[in-house]
Amino acid sequence: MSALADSLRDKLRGRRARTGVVGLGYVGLPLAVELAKAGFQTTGIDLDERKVQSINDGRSYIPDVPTADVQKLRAAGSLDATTDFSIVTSLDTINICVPTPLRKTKDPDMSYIVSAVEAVAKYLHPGMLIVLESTTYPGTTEEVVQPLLEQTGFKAGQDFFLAFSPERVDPGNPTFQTHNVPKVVGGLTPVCLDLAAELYGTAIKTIVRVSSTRVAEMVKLLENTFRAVNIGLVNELALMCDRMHIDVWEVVDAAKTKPFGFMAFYPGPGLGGHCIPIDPFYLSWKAKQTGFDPRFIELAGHINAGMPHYVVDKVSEALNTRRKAINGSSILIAGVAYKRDIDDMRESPALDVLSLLHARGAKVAYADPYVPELHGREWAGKYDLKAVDLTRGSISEYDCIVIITDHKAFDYDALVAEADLIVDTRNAIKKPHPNVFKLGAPRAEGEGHKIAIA
Ligand code: SAJ
Repeated sequence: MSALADSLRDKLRGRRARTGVVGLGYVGLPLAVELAKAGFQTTGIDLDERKVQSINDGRSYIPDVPTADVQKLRAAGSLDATTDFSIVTSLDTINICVPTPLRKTKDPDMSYIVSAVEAVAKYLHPGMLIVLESTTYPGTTEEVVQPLLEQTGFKAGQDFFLAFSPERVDPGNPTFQTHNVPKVVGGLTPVCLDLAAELYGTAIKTIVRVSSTRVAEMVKLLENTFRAVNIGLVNELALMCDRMHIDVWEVVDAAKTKPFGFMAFYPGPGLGGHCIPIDPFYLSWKAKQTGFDPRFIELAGHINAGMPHYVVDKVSEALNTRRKAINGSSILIAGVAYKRDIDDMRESPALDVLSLLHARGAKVAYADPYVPELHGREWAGKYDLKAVDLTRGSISEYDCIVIITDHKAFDYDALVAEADLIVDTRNAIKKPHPNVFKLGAPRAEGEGHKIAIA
């Protein structure tokens, strides 16, 4: 190893390196806390003054990071935060954990990565290790990050070290947190890889070395594209089962008894969150640059994006049995978070369903114990909505209840007892009921089954 590499490796081994994390969200803050716990003097850098203030006051704003941990690390002087990038002058390593959203055109939005790297480059000095963690297309580290950093005149792999390591944070996961999820690491050079593995090895149990930054970038995209494509497959199966009068939920539950070679995914109202609906399009965008046509990804995206429309058709079908139209009906959406028992609404399909119903003249409302209000800017109705309580007595006010997110907190027995019509997109109501219209399953026989004929 070169003298610079040797010196950094010794500082890492002796916990004398000053570590920094750019981007203090659900990935960056847990990582900063783990590095500080591993014994490094760690500085978080974020543009959001409130995040910085909260950490310096010893308070966590990420549910997976206990405030007690932040308090303890602050008291020990091993964790601090700032908005001022000049601190990079005194740091030895930087992990970049900034968002990688999609533009409206479904092209990658690299602006967060570029601005973070440019800010770091201003204070880059020999001997530093820079690791990108943001989920992005294969080639980003070498084609975007490396040139921006080398504009300083310093050479990657020689004057400073460069690696990529995908984040694998699953917010709210009670078993797997930053310290015990295997960490994939790819370096620009073997020395870059060694140094990045050395850094992560101080805080994370299992390090998975791969041969390049491109491999590491592709690993993450495979992980999440795998999910998006399989969810798309089971959503398509649900559409088939609907026509074939087969209960897709029963099919999946029986298929998952296969002890090998199968992994259960479930149909739903669409794909939400900041990973699964987005990451595959980073891969397909890059693939298209090589002239390759990523049909699987695009098809899964098409099917998943079509699910909110299918849900609205289901609502129309249900109301039709009461000789009602969506137009003028009062419809309540149960659950707007993108998945059960969390408060995150990013890309939530509930917003699409709400907007589609509103566009067709429905009087819409929503209930969600985790989401007290919905701002007009977040959905096509453009007006603010406050969550209503789904209490006994209030349920029968609505012509139809649509279960979009099956929070455990909902009283499903009350819903079945009181709702005139329910569209269930999550198999939240297990027992068949004539008033319940389930995504991908035939209706139960019974009183409500008969369609009122004029
Ligand atoms: N969904 C379905 N059917 C399924 C699974 C999910 O419709 O069978 C929907 C969910 O309702 C949600 C969306 O897909 O709207 C995404 O759900 P997700 O379970 O994939 O949860 P995410 O978006 O929080 O994904 C994260 C990812 N973690 C990282 O990228 C580090 C993903 O890789 C994890 O596998 C996932 O959490 C997890 O397993 O919880």
